[in-house]
Amino acid sequence: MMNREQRIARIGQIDLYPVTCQDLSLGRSNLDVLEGLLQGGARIVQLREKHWDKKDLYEMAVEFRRRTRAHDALLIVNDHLDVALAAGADGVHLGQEDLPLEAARRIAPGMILGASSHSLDEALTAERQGADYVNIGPIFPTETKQGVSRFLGPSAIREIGPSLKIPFTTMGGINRENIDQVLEAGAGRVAMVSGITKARDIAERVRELRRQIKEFTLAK
Ligand code: TZP
Ligand code: MG
Repeated sequence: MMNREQRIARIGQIDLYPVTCQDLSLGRSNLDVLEGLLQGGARIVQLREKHWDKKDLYEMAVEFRRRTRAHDALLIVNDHLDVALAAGADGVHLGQEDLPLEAARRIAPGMILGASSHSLDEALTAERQGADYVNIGPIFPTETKQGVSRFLGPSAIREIGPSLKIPFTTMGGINRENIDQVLEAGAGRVAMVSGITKARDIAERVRELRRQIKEFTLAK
């Protein structure tokens, strides 16, 4: 088991941040997708299923934990701190309507707490309230996150990124075709659902995307 310091150090090192959605996985189960992610070298995985019963989510999280641990990859659970704790995950990702960061920190002092932000103000507030990383998004239009029509554009990364002391991820409609735009804007950590889960060969897609990020960073 890693302590919080070790976990935060690992967050700092990630490049690609794959996030699951079984319904967007070409009929494959999350476990099949996870296998591809880990074979492709993913260093972190987020289990995200917005509409699953907690029991099913917990069982999936336990299996995710077993397999991510075997590959020394971080596991983050979306939304549900109880599931994250019970499964022994490394962290939880909390949205603006989820358990507040201070409350989550009281319950889970050693965990990575990620927070969603849609503006500079939300990002700075999350940082102040104890988030270990924030996500900036949605950057581009996305069909994955329901009920969201507003998107920020890569300029939000230029605006928000330099103001943060903690690491940030970027997300929303990012894929291998447009990833250069977010890298160009200063994103070093790129989170993705459908840009990965809809790939025929998930492992190969992960390798390709990680290569794109690495090549961009090296060219800088
Ligand atoms: N938060 C901001 S955008 C988004 C979430 C959960 C969905 C990202 O999905 P995709 O398929 O990578 O656009
Ligand atoms: Mg949430």
